[in-house]
Amino acid sequence: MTRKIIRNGRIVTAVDDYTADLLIDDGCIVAIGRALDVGADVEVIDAAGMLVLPGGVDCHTHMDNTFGDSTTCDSFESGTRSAAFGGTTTIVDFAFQRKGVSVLEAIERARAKGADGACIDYGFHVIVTGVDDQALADMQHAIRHEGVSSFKMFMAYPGSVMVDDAAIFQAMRMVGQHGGMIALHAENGTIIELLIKEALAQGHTAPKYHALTRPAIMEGEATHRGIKLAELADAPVYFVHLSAREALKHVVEARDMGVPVFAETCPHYLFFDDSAYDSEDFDLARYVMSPPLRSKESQQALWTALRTDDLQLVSTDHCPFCMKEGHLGRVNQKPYGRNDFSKIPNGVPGVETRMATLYDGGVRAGRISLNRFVELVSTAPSKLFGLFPQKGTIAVGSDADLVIFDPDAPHVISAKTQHGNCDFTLFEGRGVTGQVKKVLLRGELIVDGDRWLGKTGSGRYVARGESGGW
Ligand code: DUC
Ligand code: ZN
Ligand code: ZN
Repeated sequence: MTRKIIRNGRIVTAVDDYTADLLIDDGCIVAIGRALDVGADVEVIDAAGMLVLPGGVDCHTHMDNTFGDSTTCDSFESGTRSAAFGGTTTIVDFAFQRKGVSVLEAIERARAKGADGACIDYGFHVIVTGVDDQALADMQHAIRHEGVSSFKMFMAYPGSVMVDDAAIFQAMRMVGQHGGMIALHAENGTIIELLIKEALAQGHTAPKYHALTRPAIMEGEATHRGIKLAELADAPVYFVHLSAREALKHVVEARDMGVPVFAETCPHYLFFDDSAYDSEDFDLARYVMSPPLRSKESQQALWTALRTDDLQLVSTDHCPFCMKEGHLGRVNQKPYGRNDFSKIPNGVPGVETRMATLYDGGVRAGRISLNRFVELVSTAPSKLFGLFPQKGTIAVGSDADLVIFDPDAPHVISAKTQHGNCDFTLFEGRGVTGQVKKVLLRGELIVDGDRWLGKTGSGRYVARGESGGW
């Protein structure tokens, strides 16, 4: 690989902001300085007027993941290409320990998908749906030998993936002793199940009832319970897709007491609210994700918490299902629940829009600083999930995963110009300022304006270090 130099960019990390040159050799950053003298045989990229950011790290995506009868419409290939165009160079996706599949087999299967399709670097959490001695031993092995140090467990979806409190506690106790962390989907599953049954019995089948049967207070209840289980287990805990101030208040309280509690939120909770569910129209299926969109007061509280570090990062929960059945041959997508909202696959796309929307709506709108933006989308997920300093910063020795970002470029978001398989984006028609112009993955230019230069399968599996120790 030829050496590359990025000249005169404004280098921004979670803590720095200065103009300099960056020399890249063999996939890594090897020198940073003003007017670097590097001799011949160096490819020059001019970044004058641009921000140079560490590649985005999205620690919550679902590429080619199956939930019930539905599979997300992005393959590893389409989803990671789409991520790259959005400025993300590493994802942490999910391996799934289903019935009859052990934790270690789940990792092996997920890694095979990644090896075939990934266009950017990737790691995995494991979704754990059953805890016994074998699963506990596998989890310990996964942390120490497979580079998998985080495990998602569901407090929702009884009869499917939900586990009980004892299983969560056992898993927390074990992984906490070995450098791992449990990530919780915190909603009270049995109460939600009851509310769904009652709504359907009353003939309420439209998508809006998805939101009405998943009350914020039940996210709050489960979050509180999850924290207490973690305290008893003496282990760190991470809350995925935190959406409601009723949940946030328990995270804030625990963190103030020094309990190692961490949480993410997602762009859809920051930019949309429950006023979206204002009709019986099936088109509202596009807003079906779990947890659902919350009140404006919750949204305001999430923005404040991002600034004050009560929330540590923004991931996408990219879990795309098409609005049109049969789009690109995908079946059992959103229309699968046309006559029963509880069958609408839960999830929305977002991996390509995270950086631009958060830059525009966060930094430009004056809600967060530029350094904090970098921390939220790259540095914090890297630190929390064992990828730092290989990923998540711009420093000598780090991977040359870099985004050249034009802070002043206006553009309009549309599914038509995106690069994944989903036929919609919640941000359709939204004008934003700030655009990804070039993306380098380990020193290779993979995105250059509208051009895709990356290669399918060239993304590497990243064995992660410990999670939750930050
Ligand atoms: N939780 C997720 O994190 N993603 C999709 C569905 C869900 O319930
Ligand atoms: Zn979830
Ligand atoms: Zn998810």
